[in-house]
Amino acid sequence: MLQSTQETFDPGIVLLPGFALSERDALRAGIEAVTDRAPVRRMQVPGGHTMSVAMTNCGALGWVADAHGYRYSALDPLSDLPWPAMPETFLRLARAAAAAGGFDGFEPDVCLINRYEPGARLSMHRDVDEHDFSHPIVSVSLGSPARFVIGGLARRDPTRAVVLHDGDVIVWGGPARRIHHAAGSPRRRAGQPTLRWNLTFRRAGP
Ligand code: MD6
Ligand code: FE
Repeated sequence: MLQSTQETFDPGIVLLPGFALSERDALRAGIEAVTDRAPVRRMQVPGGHTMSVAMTNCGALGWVADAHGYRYSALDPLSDLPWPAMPETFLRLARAAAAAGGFDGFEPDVCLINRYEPGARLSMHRDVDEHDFSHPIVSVSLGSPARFVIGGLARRDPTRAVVLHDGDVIVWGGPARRIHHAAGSPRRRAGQPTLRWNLTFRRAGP
């Protein structure tokens, strides 16, 4: 794993451009192995809408949404089986990226896998379903680039947009752990399918 540069936006938000590039093939193989057993699915959210992003998980816990709310579950609601284990490449990358971003000792128990087809996007939200916000989040972008909007702790704080490319990793935590953020639709690249994957590693349990 190579890491040439890093850029700190706000205290607690570090962009590691291309950090995951050298692991791209192994990450794709990991995604394939996980989705063979726990396919991506578009979850329903409270209020009745269906998310445009298709999701699945690996690890001891997985993030799920349904008509009743958002939570972490040890079982995949589609199969009632435990989520697939986190592939070793995923774990190694998440630990290394967290350390590079200034968060030593990160041990994720969740990898939420997001699949963005053309038009899919994730509206402004905060990641607040975890047990302990002292743990950072490591977010890996694969495939088509997409705009990523970074806001503040309050919904109406000013926002800023960055474009996340194939292999880019964002690590955030500390004072930025509960900021608002959103992910835009994947952008077309010449000669390549329009498809973006995002892996977000969290520690959700105690
Ligand atoms: C995405 N990511 O990049 C969606 N959340 O497609 C997130 O929602 C996210 O990238 C928390 C921390 C980092 C993230
Ligand atoms: Fe998020």
